[in-house]
Amino acid sequence: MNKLLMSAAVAALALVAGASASYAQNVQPRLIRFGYGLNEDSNQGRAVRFFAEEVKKRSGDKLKVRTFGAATLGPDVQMQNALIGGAQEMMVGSTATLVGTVKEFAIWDVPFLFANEKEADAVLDGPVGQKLLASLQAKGLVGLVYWENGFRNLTNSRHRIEKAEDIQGIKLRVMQNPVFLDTFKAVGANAVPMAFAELFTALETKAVDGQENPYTTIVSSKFYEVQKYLTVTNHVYSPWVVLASKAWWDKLSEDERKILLDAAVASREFERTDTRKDAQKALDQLKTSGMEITVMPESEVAKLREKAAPVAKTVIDNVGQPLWNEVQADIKKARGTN
Ligand code: TK8
Repeated sequence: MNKLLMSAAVAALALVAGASASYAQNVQPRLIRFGYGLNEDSNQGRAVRFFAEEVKKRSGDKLKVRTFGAATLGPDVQMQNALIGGAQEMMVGSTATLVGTVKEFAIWDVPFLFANEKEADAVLDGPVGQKLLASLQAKGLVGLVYWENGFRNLTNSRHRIEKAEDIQGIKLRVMQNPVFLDTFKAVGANAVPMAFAELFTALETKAVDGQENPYTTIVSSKFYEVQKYLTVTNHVYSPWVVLASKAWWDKLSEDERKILLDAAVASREFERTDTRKDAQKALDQLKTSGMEITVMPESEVAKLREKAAPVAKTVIDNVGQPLWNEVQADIKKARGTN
């Protein structure tokens, strides 16, 4: 090696050493309490553990994510408040439960908004989706990424639901969210808002007749044990959102924030792939679980759409026409029809 090359190599080494020294300085040992609502053995649990592992690797074991499943730190809304108050660092939950904090999130709950997962990904990861995440900061939350909960389907213990009118009078648990409440009232159900953590017991004791969630959750929460009828409606796509406490986030170094953000983006890719695979598997499992599965015919789904149409109008009144137009423009773009 000639002298010039040699000194270049030494300089490069010094740079690397310098970089890693300063890197080390900006990452402190920290404990991150990360809560979620579903069971540990669920698509949500797997993705939370993936995130924890990524953070561990990327921080050289300094940032430790301790995970708490099955709502052991409380239901979604309670965890959001703990994040806002700085008593908990991170969580993942439904965007639907955020509507009381940032009303614009109601937009994702409009029935039949997205036709498929590809559209949902494009819009959520695109300008409007990111704008909504950014708007959480003013309320004390940092929105990192969206994960997939998925398209929701109906289950109940009363009778087979095949036609839109069969929903009439079913006592149906809905998320604590005005759009879900309005939607299911509009289609004739007796809609009861309730935290997810209370749902299994409510179904088991028949305090409610039914609920709606993706196949993955119907399996991981063992709803098939207490529900006889599953109706495939795909009436709305539900996103989950990974959140951090802003009070805590503001104390982190740039390096620490980058590690968490990069790990969150990696977890998003992992979670969506895993959830889509899991949904297929879950449906196969449900077929052998003793549940009776009915695919609601297109003509009946069209009736649901029609009955629920006024809900979109209410959401537009609440979030404003411009935001609605932005979402519609992004959906068109995703459909390749603009
Ligand atoms: C989990 C919930 C769940 C949601 C619900 O905490 O409440 O029905 O679908 O995923 O956020």
